[in-house]
Amino acid sequence: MSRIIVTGGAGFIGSNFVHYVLANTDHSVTVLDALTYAGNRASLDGLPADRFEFVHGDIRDAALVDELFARHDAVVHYAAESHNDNSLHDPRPFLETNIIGTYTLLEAARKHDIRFHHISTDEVYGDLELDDPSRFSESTPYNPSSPYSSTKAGSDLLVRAWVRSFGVRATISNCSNNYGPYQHVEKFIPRQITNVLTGVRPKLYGTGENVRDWIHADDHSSAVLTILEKGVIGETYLIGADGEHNNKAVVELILAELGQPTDAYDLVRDRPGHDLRYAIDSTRLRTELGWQPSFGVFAAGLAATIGWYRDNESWWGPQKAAAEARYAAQGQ
Ligand code: NAD
Ligand code: TDX
Repeated sequence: MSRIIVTGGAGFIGSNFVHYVLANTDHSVTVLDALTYAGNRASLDGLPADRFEFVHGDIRDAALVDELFARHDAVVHYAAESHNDNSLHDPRPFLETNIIGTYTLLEAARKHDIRFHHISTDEVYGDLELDDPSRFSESTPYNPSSPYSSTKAGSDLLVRAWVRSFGVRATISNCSNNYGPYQHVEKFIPRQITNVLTGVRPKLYGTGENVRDWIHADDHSSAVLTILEKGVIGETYLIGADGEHNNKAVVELILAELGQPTDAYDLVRDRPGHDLRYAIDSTRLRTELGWQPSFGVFAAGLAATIGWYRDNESWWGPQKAAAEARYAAQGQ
């Protein structure tokens, strides 16, 4: 049994990981989260008090991080500024949290010699052409496009340097686009579900042909746990579940599931620098560590996610107006 710190555990993927670990292992979990606009304490309601602690704080607070690392065995580092669109309007918080925050954690991991797993994204590899049959692998060169993905790439490189120079016991995973419960309404799938639920037409950037490789957050969690337990120190693992769909197809599935005509969406101003396609080859994780995704058909996982948003308006309702006001100001 281990004592694990989860940074960013009040965010989308971090909170799903906390629920997953507490339900499927006997580890205990301490969440360290600053509760930015993207963090929601309610995503962690109902967890067992004897195995779960919440610490409200910033990963850049070196004294707080030091105190926590002194009494834990491992850290899984999810905390980040995570939204590409926001990074195009105000990059500074991305540099602060994704670079300085990761640096602060690495220094504490070095001092206390605790196991470190760094959560990253497939966006560090840039994008692929729509008609290119290739997929990203661990040997694909880094080529990030946005302020968000460049700060994630920078944080990955810091982790690699702290492994090599200081012997920090770290692994890295780069995952594709996640979907599931507790995702902020600014993100594509929750935005379109909650638009339809509130009588607003979904908004597709550009032509809607950009492709994302979707994975359920629970499959991401099982992969991270597998790497934490069996991964080789210093190595990187790509996480993906072969879930490529273009954005238009995803919106059509959402509209159909909610009983609307499948063409009842609007095309809006494209995202500057919009990556065309992401696709992950997760062969290494599957063959070397024996991981498999559990969620099969994307449409079924998506339908369950739509059901969660339908049943949990009290969770997302308070965020919706502010998120849409930000988009309206950008013509999106
Ligand atoms: P999110 O925006 O939903 O959550 C981020 C969390 O981090 C929030 O709870 C926020 O309060 C917290 N946080 C932000 N700055 C902090 C700081 N300085 N100190 C402490 N806490 C802070 O993000 P997400 O979508 O859950 O992504 C989590 C991680 O997974 C990120 O590292 C992201 O790069 C990575 N990732 C996300 C996806 C995806 O599809 N969403 C895919 C691959 C990788
Ligand atoms: O209203 C929208 N309309 C639209 O067409 C929004 C919000 C998005 N989009 C498009 C842009 C992308 O092609 O949908 C796709 C997905 O957009 P996002 O949800 O913003 O995700 P993306 O930019 O792909 O990045 C996500 O996956 C990788 C996460 O936000 C990152 O944190 C992760 O690293």
